[in-house]
Amino acid sequence: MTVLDASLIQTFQRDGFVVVEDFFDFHDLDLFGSIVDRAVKNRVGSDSRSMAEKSLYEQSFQQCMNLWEDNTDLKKFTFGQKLGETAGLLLGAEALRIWHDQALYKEPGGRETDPHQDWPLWPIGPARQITAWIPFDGSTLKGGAVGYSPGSHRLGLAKFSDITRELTEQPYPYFDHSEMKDLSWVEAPRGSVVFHHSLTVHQAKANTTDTTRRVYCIIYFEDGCIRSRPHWHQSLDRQGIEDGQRIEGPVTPVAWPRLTSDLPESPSGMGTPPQTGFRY
Ligand SMILES: O=C(O)CCC(=O)C(=O)O
Repeated sequence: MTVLDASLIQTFQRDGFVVVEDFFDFHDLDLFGSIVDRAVKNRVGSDSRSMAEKSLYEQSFQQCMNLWEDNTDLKKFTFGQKLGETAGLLLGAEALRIWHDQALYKEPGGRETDPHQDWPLWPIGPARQITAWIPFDGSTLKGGAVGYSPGSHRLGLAKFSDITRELTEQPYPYFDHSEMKDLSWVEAPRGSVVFHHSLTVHQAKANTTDTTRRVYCIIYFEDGCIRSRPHWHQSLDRQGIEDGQRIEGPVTPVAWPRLTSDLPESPSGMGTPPQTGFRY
């Protein structure tokens, strides 16, 4: 379905991130963005705390996870087959499930997102995950652009960075990677999607503009991954997946491949996803 230039796959394999330009036409992007705006407003619109009253983690962004579950009109975007197929081709996977989606809305005055790798925050193995980072207005250095350390996904684990400041467990030994390259900052054009691997070190700049940086992410994992550690995670504990068990079920349905007309049912009887800002 997607014609993905082989050079983009090579770039992703080499750098651990890649910008795919002209992915969305602006009409679709506007519709997609307006659905996510509404979903974020429903979740956190009544939060009247000032920036200073929020935790350091929350000062980086308003984070709303699993919006696909309670916003039926979002499903056709979250489970869009062009996105899923592109992610699958970049990762080299034959089938992907959704780990979770999330809006990351960095408000004016929002602080930087601290440098980190995603995978150590997630009790899933092996490290076969890819994030589609979708900026509805593009991204700018002043407005919260992301920077990635090229090739860091091939170095293994960098010093563990718990940006949530909530995990008591320090799951992995520290490795200092003196060979790690400086971050390469990406100003993503409107309509593009930036994909990154779960081991790529990345961070985002503060938002010094007067408009919110509106970003929606879809995190996919290769079908067949298992729960690798006991620490609580909504994608696992809501559906009773234990250590060593394969991750499958209605909270983490197959995202690709599936028929365009076949959108997953929202999970029922599994509790609601965290409403905001809890464990990446
Ligand atoms: O958008 C941000 O501020 C951070 C993004 C990020 O850490 C991610 O998508 O994994």
